[in-house]
Amino acid sequence: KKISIVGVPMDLGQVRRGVDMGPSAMRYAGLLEELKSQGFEVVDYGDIPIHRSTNGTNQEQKLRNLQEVIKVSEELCTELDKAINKGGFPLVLGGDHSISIGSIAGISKHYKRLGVIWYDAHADLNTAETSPSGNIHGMPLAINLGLGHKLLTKIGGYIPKLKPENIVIIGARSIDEGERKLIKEKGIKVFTMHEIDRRGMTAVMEDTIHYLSDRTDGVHLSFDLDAIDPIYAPGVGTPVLGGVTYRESHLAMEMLAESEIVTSAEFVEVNPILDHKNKTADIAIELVASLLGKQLL
Ligand code: DIR
Ligand code: MN
Ligand code: MN
Ligand code: MN
Repeated sequence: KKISIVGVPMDLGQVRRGVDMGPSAMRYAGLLEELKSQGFEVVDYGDIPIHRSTNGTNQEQKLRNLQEVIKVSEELCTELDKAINKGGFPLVLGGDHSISIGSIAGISKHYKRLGVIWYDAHADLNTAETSPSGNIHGMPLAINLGLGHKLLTKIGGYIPKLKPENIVIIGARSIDEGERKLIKEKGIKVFTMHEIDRRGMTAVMEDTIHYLSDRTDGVHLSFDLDAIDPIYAPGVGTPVLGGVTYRESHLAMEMLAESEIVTSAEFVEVNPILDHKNKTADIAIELVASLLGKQLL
């Protein structure tokens, strides 16, 4: 089996520098070596160039660095589309979560009903109107639903990329008011930390896999490392206490591997500058390996 890697050294979707080094941190942690040792053919397409101006556009408005995000999203969309046509499992390395605008734009056109697992402490369902921060990394899931600034929702030339009923959010514990409304209004399936605590990760993943395999023809895993408790994964820009444990996340990835429903993935928000000895990237690599079928025995 072939794995197609695309890096996106993007940090303009939020305000903490250093997450642009996420792809380097994950490569440094031994991603390619790990995948090769598992017997995969690995094609590394390298990194998408980020066009960084000194000030960035829209600093005062609710869509910080809008033009830069649009440019990167279009380029990532095109690159992933090409990579998918050449075959292989697309694995995208972030970068902040705004990269999901381009990644899902490039991936979703290859499916009739793409499903998404949004593994995140946050719901990323803000728009310019509801965002408390103006940071685009808090908006990509809304944009993929076709909600938000037209220049972002139309990336890749089609709207929307996802249907609300094909999304499952896992690990949420920091949800803004506008996001809460949207979740209720659209009936989006969310397993918050409450459900994980109460029913356990096994039940949550069984439900997720059953729900998505019934209604989708492909599933993209969007893994924000801030879903994991900052005790284990401190190298993220917006840590939130009370997260998913290291073991629960491994179990989740192993259950996804067993289910064989995942057709593409991205690991985002790894910020080595805020990390301790690159441990967040180390965890990301272990989770990728489990997702792609690595077993203990
Ligand atoms: C917050 C943070 N909800 C915002 N979002 C983050 O700025 O919209 N998403 N950190 O991963
Ligand atoms: Mn996120
Ligand atoms: Mn997050
Ligand atoms: Mn398929």
